[in-house]
Amino acid sequence: MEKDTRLILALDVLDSAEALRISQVVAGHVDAIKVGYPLILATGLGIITELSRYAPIIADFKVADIPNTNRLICEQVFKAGADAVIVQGFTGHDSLRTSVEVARSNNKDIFVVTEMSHPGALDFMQAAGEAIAKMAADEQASGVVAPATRPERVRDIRNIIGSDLTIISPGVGTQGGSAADAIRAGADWVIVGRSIYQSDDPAAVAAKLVSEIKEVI
Ligand code: FNU
Repeated sequence: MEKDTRLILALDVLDSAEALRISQVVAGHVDAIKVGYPLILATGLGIITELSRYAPIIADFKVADIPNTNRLICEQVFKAGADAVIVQGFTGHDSLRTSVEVARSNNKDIFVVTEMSHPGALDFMQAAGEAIAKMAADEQASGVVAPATRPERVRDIRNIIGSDLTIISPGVGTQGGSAADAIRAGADWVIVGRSIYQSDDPAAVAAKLVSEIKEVI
């Protein structure tokens, strides 16, 4: 995934024609498109192949299973054409290690969720976020997912992982986070969904986010 606009589209729409239309108009403004359960369950895994003509695809399945099941899932997702898979970190080092092995043998990436962006992440996840970030670095994942809603946590997590791993950061716009703040705190990319795909002019919103990001780098 090339670091150019530093914007990733989260495409949580439920219709394949709409997904393709939005991807086409936004493609020039994003470095990747993130798809997850909503779109894949509604349209099928084949949508990954269709969308991959517009941008690299990150499959946000937040995989959270035993090592063997993580392996089976990641193999299927990479086979479908995804460039990266998002996995949970709380399942521990063996599950993560297996996912990273599958990614490496396919020349693909794994991103590990550290602490999520919604308020409920404070209930359980935040306490483990830093240890998960350290594990992601130890297991040589490509990067981590850290919350744009809490830029100070992005900064803490950046200090733990150093410069070898990348940070992709959701929570900008509808969830209240700012793209500029997340990038300033150390995120490599911000992930934006509803603010773009629910807008009347998705390309214009994406372009505005990119210029906001460019101002702080
Ligand atoms: P938007 N997402 C998130 N927070 O929001 N993968 C996390 O901590 C995380 C995620 C995803 O709010 C969320 O599922 F690990 O409409 C959605 O697809 O901009 C996207 O990021 C945010 O979408």
